[in-house]
Amino acid sequence: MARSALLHVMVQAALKAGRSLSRDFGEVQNLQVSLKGPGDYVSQADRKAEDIVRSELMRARPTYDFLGEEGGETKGSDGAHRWIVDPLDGTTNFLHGIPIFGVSIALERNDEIVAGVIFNPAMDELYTAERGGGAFLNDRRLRVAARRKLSDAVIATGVPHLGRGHHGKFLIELRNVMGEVAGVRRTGSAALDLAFTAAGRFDGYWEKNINAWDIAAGMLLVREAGGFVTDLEGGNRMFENGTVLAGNEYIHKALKDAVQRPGLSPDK
Ligand code: LIP
Repeated sequence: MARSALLHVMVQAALKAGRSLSRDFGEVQNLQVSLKGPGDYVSQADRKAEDIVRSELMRARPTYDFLGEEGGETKGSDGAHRWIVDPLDGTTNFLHGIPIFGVSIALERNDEIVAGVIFNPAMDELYTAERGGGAFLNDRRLRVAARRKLSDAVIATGVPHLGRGHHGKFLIELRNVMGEVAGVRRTGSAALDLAFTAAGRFDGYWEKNINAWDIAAGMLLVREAGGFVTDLEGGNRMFENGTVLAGNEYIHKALKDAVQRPGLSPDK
């Protein structure tokens, strides 16, 4: 599998940040039993990972914009390119010693995602994609799952929690979906939900209240694996609306219909 120079830089940044997260994850597991928990420690691990990614990427392309979950946006002089980075997607999992988290790095060119890397150090899984070049898990080419019926499908989602709105609306969506599918999963990492969809492990995925850095790299993975990714209305405004829906051609449509079907209870 040939990687462009830019993808190589992104992979090196993700591996380096992932190794740092791995070391900190060991300590987080030790801190679980303390009353205060590892909260402050995790914030530091998150910032450290973002610093690593930022310095690796900016060293290679100093004029590109940089948008990171921790440090926000830094404008570069380039005008056409932007890095979109979540140094630790799945923070709550990491905090609780659950080994489902990852580094997510995307490159946007003229408002289009052209390269994406997601690395889960706990599973040693490196996902890469370049526009037009396919999606890969380590060295294996990925295809989305071929199942066509929701009744055979395992669907991932994100469950809103304390501090997130639309709990009632989510319950309506979930009720619509859960009655029609083989299973619903919640990993706690949007980046990995999309990566698992690209790998055919999940047949589909939807989530609301999501940020660009959670989904930018994963969106490209799914598309390069032959899948569809839109916002919940079927449009291309995922970053603006903060919603995402993914799957193969058939599951994407059926899932969109199920999620959008009006429910009985009012929104809260
Ligand atoms: C997380 C997302 C996840 C969502 C969580 C959270 P973070 O991102 O990946 O899908 O359900 O609420 O937003 O905060 O771990 O980078």
